[in-house]
Amino acid sequence: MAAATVVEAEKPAASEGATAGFSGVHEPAWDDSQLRRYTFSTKPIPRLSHTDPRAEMLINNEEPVVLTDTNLVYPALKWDVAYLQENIGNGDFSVYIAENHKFLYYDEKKMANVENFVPKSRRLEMKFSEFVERMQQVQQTGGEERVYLQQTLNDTVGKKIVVDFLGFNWNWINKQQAKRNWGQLTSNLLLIGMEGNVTPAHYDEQQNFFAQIKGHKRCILFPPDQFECLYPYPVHHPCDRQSQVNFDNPDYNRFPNFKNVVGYEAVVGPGDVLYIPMYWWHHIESLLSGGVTITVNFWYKGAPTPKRIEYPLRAHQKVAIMRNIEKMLGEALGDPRQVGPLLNTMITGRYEDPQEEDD
Ligand SMILES: O=C(O)CCC(=O)C(=O)O
Repeated sequence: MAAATVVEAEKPAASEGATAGFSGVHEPAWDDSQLRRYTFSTKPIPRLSHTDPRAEMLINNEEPVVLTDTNLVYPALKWDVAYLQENIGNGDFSVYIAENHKFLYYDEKKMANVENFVPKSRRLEMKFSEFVERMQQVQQTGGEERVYLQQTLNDTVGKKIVVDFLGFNWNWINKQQAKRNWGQLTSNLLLIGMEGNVTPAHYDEQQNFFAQIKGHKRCILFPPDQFECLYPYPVHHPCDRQSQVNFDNPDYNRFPNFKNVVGYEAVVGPGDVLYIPMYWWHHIESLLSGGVTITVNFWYKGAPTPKRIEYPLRAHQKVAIMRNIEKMLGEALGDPRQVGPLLNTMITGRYEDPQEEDD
C-alpha cells in the first residue's frame, strides 16, 4: 500500500461470512461467479476484529481495513425492504435511474460548466413505496435499466428507524473520530441497491466508515498515489473525483497508465464495516445474483491540516494541491473551460526533459 503496510492478508475467500444452510453445513455466502471481471489484479484488504491492534494501526495510517465485530449498525441488521417500507416514513428519497449497471456520480451544480453534458443517470425524488414499485418493475422487465436509492438519513424517518439509529454503536465511532481529531460527522447516506449495481471508481474528500447491513458488496480500493493510473475528470467537470476509465472496457490509448493500476479488495457482508480512507479511490459493486443490498455510511470531515507540514508530502496532500490549483485557475480566468488550455500551454514541451537545450 501507499505507505507502511502493517498487515498482509490472505486472499479473500468466498467462504467468509458463511451462513448455515438447512443441513446445518456452512455454505459460502457468495462465490466468485458473482464478481465482475476486470483487467487488473488486486490484493485483499485485511479483515480484523476492531480490538486487534493492527486494525488501529491501519486506521491511524489511513489504510483500509474491514472490521468484523464493531456492532456499529447492529439494530439495523434486521432491516430489509419490507421493514423499511413499513417504518421509514413518508419523506422524499433520492433515487437514481441508470441506463445500465453503472451509476456514475455527477454534481448537478457543475453541469453548466460543460456544454452538452448528458448524464448517464437521472435523479428522481419519490416516496419509499414508489421506489419499491420501481425496483419491482425493473426486476420484472429484466432490461438494462436499474435503480439505486441514495438518501441522507434525516428527521423524516419513522419512530422505529430513529430507535434503531440511536442504538448504533456511537460510543465506538465517536472514539474513532476523537482519537484521530477528525471533524464532524457530515452525513449518513442510506444506499439501497439492486444486485449487480456498480458505483464506478471515485474518491471522496471525507473519511468513511462504510457499514454493510444487507447483501454483499465488493469494494475495490486504490490508494491516492494511483492518481496517474485512474485519470479523474477535471475539477470543474460534473464528474469531478470520478475516474474517466471504463473498467469494463479500458481505452489504453487514452489511459495508458491504467495498465499499471493495482487494487485492494474485500467483499463486505452484514455487520462488516469497511474503513475507506479519505482520498482513496473506491469502486463498489452489489454482487451479481446477490439480491438487494443495504448500506449506511458514516462520512466525517478529515483532521485539520497540521500546523507543521512534514516532507515529503503524502500522495493525498499532492492531490489536494492539484485540486486547489485547478480551482484557483478557474477563478482567476473567470471561465473553467480555459483551465485545460492554460495548463497545457504552461506544461507542454517544457517539463518533459528540461535539462536538454535545443540549439
Ligand atoms: O455503495 C456504493 O455503491 C457507493 C458508496 C460510496 O461511494 C461511498 O460510501 O463513498
